[in-house]
This record gives sequence, structure tokens and C-alpha cells, in this order.
Amino acid sequence: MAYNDGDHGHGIKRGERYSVSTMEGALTARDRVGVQDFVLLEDFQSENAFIGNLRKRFKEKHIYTYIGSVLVSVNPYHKLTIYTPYIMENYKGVNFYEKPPHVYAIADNAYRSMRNEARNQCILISGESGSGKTEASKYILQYLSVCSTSNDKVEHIKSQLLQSNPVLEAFGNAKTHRNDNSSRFGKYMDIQFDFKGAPAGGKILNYLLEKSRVVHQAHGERNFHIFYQLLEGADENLLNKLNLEKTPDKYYYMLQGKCAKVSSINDRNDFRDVQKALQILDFSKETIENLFATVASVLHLGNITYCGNDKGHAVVEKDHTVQKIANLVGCPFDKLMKSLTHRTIEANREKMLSPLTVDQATYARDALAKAVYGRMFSWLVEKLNSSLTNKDVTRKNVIGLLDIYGFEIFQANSFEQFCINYCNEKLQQLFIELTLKQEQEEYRAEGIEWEPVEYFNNKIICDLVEERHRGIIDILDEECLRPGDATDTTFLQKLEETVGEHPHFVTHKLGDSKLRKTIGYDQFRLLHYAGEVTYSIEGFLDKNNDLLYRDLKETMSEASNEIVKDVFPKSELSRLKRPDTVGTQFRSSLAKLMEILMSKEPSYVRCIKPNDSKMADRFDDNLVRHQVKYLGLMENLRVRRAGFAYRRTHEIFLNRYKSLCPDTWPRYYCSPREGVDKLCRYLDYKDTDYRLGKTKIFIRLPRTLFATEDAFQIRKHELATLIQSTFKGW
Ligand code: AD9
Ligand code: MG
Repeated sequence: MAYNDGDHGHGIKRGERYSVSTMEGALTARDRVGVQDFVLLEDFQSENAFIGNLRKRFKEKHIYTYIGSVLVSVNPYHKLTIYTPYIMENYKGVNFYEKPPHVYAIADNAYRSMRNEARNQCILISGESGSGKTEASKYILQYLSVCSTSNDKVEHIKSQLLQSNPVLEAFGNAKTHRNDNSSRFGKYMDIQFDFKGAPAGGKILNYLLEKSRVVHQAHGERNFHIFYQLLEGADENLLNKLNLEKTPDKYYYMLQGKCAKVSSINDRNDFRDVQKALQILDFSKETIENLFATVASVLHLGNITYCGNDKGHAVVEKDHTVQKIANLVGCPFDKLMKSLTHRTIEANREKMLSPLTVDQATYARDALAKAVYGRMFSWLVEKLNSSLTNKDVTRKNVIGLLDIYGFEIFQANSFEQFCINYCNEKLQQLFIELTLKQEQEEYRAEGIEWEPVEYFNNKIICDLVEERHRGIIDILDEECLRPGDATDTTFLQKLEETVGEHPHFVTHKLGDSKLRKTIGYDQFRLLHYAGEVTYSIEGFLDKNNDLLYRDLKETMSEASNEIVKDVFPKSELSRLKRPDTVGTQFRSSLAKLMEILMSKEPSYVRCIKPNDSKMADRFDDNLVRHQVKYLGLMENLRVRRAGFAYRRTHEIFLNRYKSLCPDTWPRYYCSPREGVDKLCRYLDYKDTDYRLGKTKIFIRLPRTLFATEDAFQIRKHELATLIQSTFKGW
């Protein structure tokens, strides 16, 4: 301490100064576990320092680090002990800065802001496939469901909110090469709170399920979990009812990936959880039966095989498979048989039944399986919503939680990856806009000048995909709607003609000469913000069209299984307008999602995958470096640092540090802003180091805050000792 010029009566000495040089002891722990906020990094321009800090923390099992208010999370790939009720309790109502970074702190902060300012919040979780988004979203949901007071009704709602997860994961997640529990749909969930801040209900929006997985799985991948759960977990009685055998190898839709058993997954237990969850979610016994019957009917559909008769027309090889489906769905056997092998065509206003070839019939079978499963999934989400909807509550605030499928690159990438990666582009775009916008707005509102930071804006890639008339989605639609000879190949040609010059688009003919060599004749490559992905055009037209013969729709609409009947309404048969293509629907649902997110105050969790082998304790520098780059984390940090690394409202800052200045301790008799002014002058802050905004103090360099915080720690210790010695012997 510098010098004393008299005791001030409260254990603080006038003129006592705290400087960084006295804080060396306090730095050792920081050296070992790194800094918990990247803005405190001395060398904030260096990517190596950034990665080094992440690595250091990861090795010490500190998977969370902040960049200001953004949480960076590295998947630990093993169970940590930081998700207990005790720890949740510890994060209730605390300031970000006071506790180690945690996803609970993000949730708590969103909750407090919602409560205090009555503003709707959203928490956006992003990162590539397997980086830990879904796990993070579950921890957030758990936290939000405990952070409020309770009664029986609230408890019921909380458990319903929590139980929606195992159900949706069973039907919407699957094992992929990247992740054993990969989300194959996008999910946005609003958690509604009543005026007391207790959870009152929820609403889920789902985005484009990867339906093609129902009929095809790559080697080493699985179909949706529910199929395996059903075979593994259902009792004899249920299996008999569904006419199913226990072995996945018997079902074509389950055997292609050749990996029905996965060591990290316990299908039997998971099935039990799903059954329990369905009950908690108020699904009746009959509805549950119908649901499993629908799932089983999809499996049986996959086992229909065709041979060609002498005219080349498709004939079903084993009638009894069709019979099983007719029983489960509750539709006439003859009608189902006919619609699986024929289609009605209209010529000169006359309807005729035209036999299908084996290829066409196989296509129709798969199209039906995809449609039944996909529509059942949407039905499930609606059904969950009707359980979660709370009509009583008038004043509601919400916290939205977004957990989508992460960016993915496989050996073979198709239309599904194209959609998933486009969705990730949009989310990145939102992150860029909002983090910069927020920052700018805050400086402006507080009356503080600042210089914007350069960053890569991926809008150019979003435009390439979604721009009207010129973007890939519209070009694809044009080919889909063009009568005549449109094929995947003509689609590729159209792409080359229209977007061939685009700097983020490459084919074997167009673009950078080095890149071109590695692209096949039936492929195009997009240079995404997160990496290059080569897409095979095969199937683009079909998948975008997503057609199902009318005859099959009609048969399904006559089903007695309530779910099937519900999802194939008769009204659809008389609709004249062709439904929008998959790409177009996806584009507009994402546009709506962006609107929803923009209308709320966002928080971010940026997830990072530490290695490609799903291993605990392995930190692959290159893999992490790549993610840090494309997530724009360095820019994020620079933006945060270019202006002022730290900001706190005057009250919060003063309440924490007031004991460091005799003019503010133990009380201050002025406005918080004036108090902060006194405190800063007393602590010898240089004029360039900080600014006082209207409601907040902005501190430019972390060093300043560091020293203040360390001084505070010492001061706290002194005060505690003082109190102990004062009260000794009482
Ligand atoms: V995908 O885009 O849906 O394919 P996610 O959702 O990003 O992906 P997920 O949350 O499913 O990844 O995490 C993958 C696996 O990593 C999980 O199944 C866990 O085994 C593991 N994981 C992720 N986060 C944690 C964690 N905080 N603690 C322990 C974790 N394990
Ligand atoms: Mg996921």
C-alpha cells in the first residue's frame, strides 16, 4: 500500500492506493486456469493467445469462458459435476462477473433481464454438429425451471416443459458420423413466464426435419432413435400388437447403416423415459398406441419389395407386409395395395389408373414413409404445444431458446446439408448484425464515441442461397416447376449460368483453378463461412419437390388411426395450388424465425467441438482454431475491446467497489454516477482508461478492472480480518 494519512474510521485509510504491482500473488491461479473472460487477455489480438486460454481452461475442466456477455463453451465429452441443484442455486441472481462463467449465468441473466425490464429474451446457441448445443439448451431449460418459486401447478408445467425434450429427441435425433445424438431438426422454444416469474407454459417451433433419413442411412449412421427404442424397449405385448420383431436387422429402414447398437446409447432406458414423458405430457393411452402404430407402419413400409411382371409393372412381393400396414394405419388393404402400385392420371378430363414401374413404386413407397414420418413429427410438436399452452396467463414474458442442427460437412453432402448449412449461415448473420448493432447502439445511447471493427460479413453467402430470382433456392425452384426435361444436371447448368461468377460458388468448370480439380461433374461447392462444402446434386430436384402421389394421400386420409387421418386431411386433396417447395418453405420459415429473434433481447452461447473423435480431454488445436475463426470470435473480442472492454451500470460498479474509496464507503451521498466518478478519481484511473456514460461506466482496458478487482479482493480480506478482530471475545 502506498501511504497512510490517517485512519478513516471504517478500516480504510485515506490515500491508500491499490496498484497492479501489489497483486502478483493473485495472478498465479489465473496463469493456471487462464482468464475467465477473453477481454482480460493481455494479448487480445493474438489467435494463439486465444486458443491457449481456451486450452488451458479446458485442461482444467473449465469449459466456459466469456467474451464480454457471450459465452464460449467447449464440449468436455464427459460428465462434469457443475450441473447440480446446489450450483444452480449459486447462480441465482448473481452478476456475471462474480462467479465462474457458466451456462447457468447466461440463463440467469436472461431471466433477470426479463423480470426486471419486462423484455422478451432469447438465447441463441450455435456451433457445429457435436459441439454441445442441445446439451447446453437442456441445462438452460433446467435452470429456468428451477429459478422461480413453485406450487403444484407450476411444478406440473415445469415437468411438462422438461419432458418435451426426451420425446422430441427420440423422434427427431439420430446417430450421425459427427454426433451420436445429432438433432435432425431445428428447434425454437418459447418458455412463457407469468407475472410472478414462474414458468407458465411453452411453445415449440420446429424447422425442417431431415426426412430422408427415414428411408436411407449412410454407413455408420442410424435412423431416428425411436425406431431402435421401440424394438429394444417395447414389451412382448406391444411388439405383437405392432407386428414387430425385436431385431433391427429385419427392417430395411434400420439396417442400412449397420450400427443399430451404439455404446453411448441405451435404447431400452430411453424408451422408458419416452413413455413416461408422454404420460406426463397428457398423451392418452390410445394416442400413444396410435403413435407407435404409425412408427411401426413406417418400418413395415420399408420392407415392401417389388418385382416386375411381364409388362414391367410393379407387383408387391409379399402381400402380408401391406396387410400389416393396413392394420396399423386402419385403411382398406385393397386400396393401399392399389395405391402402392398404381397412380391415377388425368387425360382429357378422364381419370385413368396407370401402373407404376418397379422404380416408380419404390420411389412412391419411400415417399410415403417420409411423408408419414415427417407429418407425424409435426403433429407431435403440435400435440406437445397443446399440452404446453397456458391459456390462463394474460401477461406473459418469454425466453426463447434456439437449438438448431449445427453446420456439417460429410463425405457426401446433399440437399439436407445444403439446408442445414444455409440455416447456420442465417444464424451467423444474425450474430454479426446483433453483436455489432448492440454494441453501436449502446455507445450511442450512452453518448460515447467508437470506431467500428472490420469483420467478415457472410451476408454475401446468404444472398447466394436465398436471393429472389438469382439465388440457388429460386434457381432450384425454377427447375422443379419447369415442365419437360428438367433434371439435377440441368439444375447444375442453370446454377453455373446464373451464379457461376459468385466468389463463393465453385464447380468443376468455374471458379478458382486449384479448387476446380477436386470437384466432380455432378457437384457444386459452396465456400461457407464455416468451411467449404461440396454438394452432390443428385436428388436435389426430388427432395425439393417432395412429391407424394395423390392416390397415397387419399388412402391415408381414410385411415382410422387418428394421427394418420389428422396429418393427411381430405382438404388437401381438393387443393388446387401446388404447395411451396421445401427450399422455399424453409427460406420463409427461417425469415420468420429471424424476425422472432430480432424482436427479443439476445444472449449467445457459442459452442466449440474440441476434437473429431468424441473424446474427453483431447483438445485439437487446429480444429478449435478453425471454429474460433469462422465463429468470428476474434472479431467479437476485438469489437468488445475496440471500444471498452467492460461496462457496468454505475450502481453495480459502485456497490462492488465502494469500499475502496473513503468518499463512497460505507455510504455515498450523491448519485451513483457521481459516486463512480469519485471512486475512479480516487483509484487514479487515467482519463483515457474509462468513460462515464449516462447509466454505465465503460472501462477500456481489462488491466484497469483487473487491478480494481484484485484490490477489492485484498480489501475484502482486510475487512473480514477487521471484523473478526473487532468482535473477538464477544
Ligand atoms: V448437432 O448439431 O445436434 O449434431 P449438438 O447439439 O451441438 O450437435 P450435443 O449437444 O448433442 O451436440 O452434444 C454432443 C455430445 O457431446 C452429447 O451427446 C454429450 O455426450 C456431449 N456433451 C455435450 N455437451 C456436454 C456437456 N456440457 N457435458 C458433458 C457434453 N457432455
Ligand atoms: Mg443438437
